[in-house]
Amino acid sequence: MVVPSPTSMMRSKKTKALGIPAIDLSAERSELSELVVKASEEYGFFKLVNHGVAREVISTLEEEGRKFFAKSTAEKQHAGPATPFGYGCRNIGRNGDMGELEYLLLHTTPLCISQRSETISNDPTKFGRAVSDYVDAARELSCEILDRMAEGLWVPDKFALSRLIRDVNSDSLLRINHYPTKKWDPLELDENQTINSGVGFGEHSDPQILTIMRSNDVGGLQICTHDGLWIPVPPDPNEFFVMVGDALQVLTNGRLRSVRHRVLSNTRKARMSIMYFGAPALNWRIAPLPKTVTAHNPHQYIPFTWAQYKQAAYSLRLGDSRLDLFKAK
Ligand code: GA4
Repeated sequence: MVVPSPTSMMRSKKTKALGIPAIDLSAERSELSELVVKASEEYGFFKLVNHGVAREVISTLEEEGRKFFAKSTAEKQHAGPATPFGYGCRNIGRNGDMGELEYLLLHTTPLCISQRSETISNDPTKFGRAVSDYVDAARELSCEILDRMAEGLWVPDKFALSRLIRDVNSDSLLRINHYPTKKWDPLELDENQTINSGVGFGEHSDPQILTIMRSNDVGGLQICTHDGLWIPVPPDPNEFFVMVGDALQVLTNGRLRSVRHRVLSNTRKARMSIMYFGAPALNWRIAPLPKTVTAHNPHQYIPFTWAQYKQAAYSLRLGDSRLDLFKAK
């Protein structure tokens, strides 16, 4: 019998008390479909337990991330600047957003992974393998969740959502964020010049279909409920968190709602998180699935391609509500 440690018991209680749903992926299928839809409607966010991803896949990429961020600033800059891919430090996007973090942002096609690995690691083969193993696992997990969502929404084609991210030309991304401690000074400025705004990553929703997030044991992530209340998410290095993205909100005609979230910087311990952003191919047309359009809920959005949505996202600020540009009149 596995006896939960006092800390893990406290953590799950705390999560429950704050209302963040925890969904057991090993639950019976129809129950799972219902739970996944309910959590995505109510929060656009849930914790996934019993996910079945091998520990080694997670720990290997985490170790690679740790090794990279421990390098000197000059070495890390060989992998940058992130425009948008590669190593980025403080700058987010193209319109002046800043955060107290450094990161690696990668496209997930095998060619992009292997090319980028050359500038990131002294052992590119090992780094590339760690990334692609993680991406494969995160993609499988995303597809499983999307299939359950399609089922829970009574969409006749149960692969209608997962097909988008299984596409060989899928524009899915992998991001490793490192939120250092207060003493951090990557630009080697003297103490007075270092600005710590307290914001690790500002408020936003993810543009993609689905995000699979995992972090070390350092908190900082907060999600915004539909009533506008910000709630902290207790970290859990053993589990994943799932976020509904803007594209899924459109595909479900607004029934599932993307979650606004932010990361506040923790000045005592460094946080490292890994995100897989499941996205369709650039030329994919995104429109509400027929089943989700009803007399009571007519078309909420005008159709657009993923490339058009990305262009809109990059032309705006991080916190802007880009879905508004595509609202049906
Ligand atoms: C948020 C989700 C992903 O991290 C990301 C981010 C992207 C970036 O950092 O380059 C964006 C941001 C994200 C949304 C609006 C635009 C684009 C920064 C920004 C200001 C990689 C993504 O796809 O969109």
